[in-house]
Amino acid sequence: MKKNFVLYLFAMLFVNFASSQILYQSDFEVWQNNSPLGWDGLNTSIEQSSVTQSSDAISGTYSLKIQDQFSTSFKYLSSSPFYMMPDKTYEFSFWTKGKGTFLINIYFNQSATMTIFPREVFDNNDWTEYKIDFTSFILEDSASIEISLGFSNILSANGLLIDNISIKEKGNFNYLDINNILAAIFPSGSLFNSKANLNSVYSDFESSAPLFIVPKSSGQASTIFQGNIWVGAKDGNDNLHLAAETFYENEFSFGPVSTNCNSTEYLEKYNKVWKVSKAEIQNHIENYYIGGYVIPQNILEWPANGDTLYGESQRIAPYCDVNSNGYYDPQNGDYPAIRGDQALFFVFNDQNQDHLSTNGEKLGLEFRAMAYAYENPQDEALYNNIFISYEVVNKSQNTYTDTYLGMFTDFDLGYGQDDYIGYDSTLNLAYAYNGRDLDGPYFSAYSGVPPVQGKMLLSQNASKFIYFKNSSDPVLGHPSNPNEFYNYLQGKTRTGNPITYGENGTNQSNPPTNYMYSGFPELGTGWNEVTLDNEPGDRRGLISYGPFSLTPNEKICFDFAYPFAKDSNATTPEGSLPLLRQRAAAIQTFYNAQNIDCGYNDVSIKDIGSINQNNFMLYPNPSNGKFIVSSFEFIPNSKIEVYSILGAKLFEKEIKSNSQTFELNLNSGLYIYRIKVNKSVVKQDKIIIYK
Ligand SMILES: [Ca+2]
Ligand SMILES: [Ca+2]
Ligand SMILES: [Ca+2]
Ligand SMILES: [Ca+2]
Repeated sequence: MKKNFVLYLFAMLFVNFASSQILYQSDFEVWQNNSPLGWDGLNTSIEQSSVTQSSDAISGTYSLKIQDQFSTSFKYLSSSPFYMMPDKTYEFSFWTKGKGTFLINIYFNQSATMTIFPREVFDNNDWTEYKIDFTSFILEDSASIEISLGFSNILSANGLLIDNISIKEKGNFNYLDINNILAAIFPSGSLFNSKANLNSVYSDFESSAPLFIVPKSSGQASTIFQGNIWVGAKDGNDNLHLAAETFYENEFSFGPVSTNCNSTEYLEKYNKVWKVSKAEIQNHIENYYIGGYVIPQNILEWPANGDTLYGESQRIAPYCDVNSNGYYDPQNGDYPAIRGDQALFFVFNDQNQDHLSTNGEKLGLEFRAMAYAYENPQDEALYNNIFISYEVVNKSQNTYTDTYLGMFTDFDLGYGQDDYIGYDSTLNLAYAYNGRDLDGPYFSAYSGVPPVQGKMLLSQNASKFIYFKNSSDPVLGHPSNPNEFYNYLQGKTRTGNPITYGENGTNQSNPPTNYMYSGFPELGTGWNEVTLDNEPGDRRGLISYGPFSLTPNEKICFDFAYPFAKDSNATTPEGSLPLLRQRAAAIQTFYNAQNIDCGYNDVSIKDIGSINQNNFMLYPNPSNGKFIVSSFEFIPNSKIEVYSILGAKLFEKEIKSNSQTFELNLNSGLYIYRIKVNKSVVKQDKIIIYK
């Protein structure tokens, strides 16, 4: 048996290499000693006599037949262990026929259990296929897992048949983990929820795994269940276009707007979130030309350039075109232009799939997004925060007006059914705090005095903030058509009335307001949930900005931050709010000091008439700090700028002759210089200072 087990694993590895899409497959074709090969996992509890071979199969000759499990409690048949990588979404599929109750668990490293297919009563006369998406939320490099099939209530002599189990890699998520927060991002733009694309039929609160874990060291306590973009706008004929995701990935899909979006090539390139660190980039810049240096995969495959043949934008992910040839070639020194010490890049759009959640008409928008974080543990505000930046491009032919863009966030502060929500309009900050003194009970509840979590808009003053209920409430419940989503984006009730100040925000005899729950619960002043003594519960909120217009190819940028706070002196759930407000203010100051333009510094090279990079020479290089910029003849309106490798401008001087000496008072190291004529970059390259 031991020998067979080794052979089996080898065969699995072979499958894995032959098709990178399939992680695991079991067809119940090979049986030994009346047991299916590959099903001798430690978590097996079912009697051997119940496990039989059937020649009624959907694939091959045989299937698995479970019989004589009359009990209502589950007995399990577990697979031999195999390895699963983290950061990936998988599609689990199987075929079944017959009657019985069934579930699927996964055991990680023989201890942690995750129910990926909650109990279901089957009654299928014919072979029926079931599919479910799940995410490996393992945080090690890989984990040994066992699939465990659970059976109960199998009363019929025909038993319950199972065949052709397979696990396919569906998409890659990735996560920030450089500071106190572990936050997952999905290729289609869905934020934080590891099971965002779960079919609603199987959604199971206990087994879903939000991945906004903070403090990271807690390993499981999370403050946000999910976040997603909402956007609505009117076209020239006053028709509403709308894309808004809440929990299911039915509106946005990964990749840029493209006519090639159904090809394997597109899928392989874009079903991904690219993760790079400042340290990796620095190392790349210093070593790319050295033999033996291997370019990290995410730098190599950085989606810098789209395929214009398919209508994709030429520039997608920001990069430094160090050799000024107009395209991304990292083997020649180009590198991703990121913010922060660690960044995730993702690109998604609302064009490539129909909007199945809202039934809204498509807008044709492309979202180029970067989530990033700073390591610096000395700076408590940055250490307990992540940023997400969006560049939104109108790839349609429509000119949109009355456009609103919102960020939907379902805060679940530990246990998600006992929370409160609020808003600080001076900081553009929405926040969640616990509605009861203690959080939970729940496996990932916070112990002690619960912390607080914020979400803030950095780049604009938010126009509206609303909270709406997880219910069918006709005024403030979950929206069910494009107009209702658009009403929420405009800070109105589901029915289109203004939100009003006080009570639950809907009493039309009160004055209209832009921001719900804008008071100070920690002081007991203004409109807030503590003073109202609301019943704690599930809280979700939408910050929105608008109205604005968007012409074809126009872009607009939005930057968000997600500060977290737990004040060790706090004695109440709202007691950490002053610290959160303080951190939010510090983050806004930090952000403002970056002077971030919309998008990223576009370092593409533009020809200025006949002037191009060949007109200028810089030497010596490497230099001791003193160098000469020369040109054949003097070129007016030209200047030189020197940047750190991460894009901070360190030096700027006008070029006033055709051979001018400059002196840089900088430490030894590698820098980037740019020569600009009439504000356009005509040359960009490295300069090495060696003292
Ligand atoms: Ca079979
Ligand atoms: Ca290049
Ligand atoms: Ca809670
Ligand atoms: Ca919630």
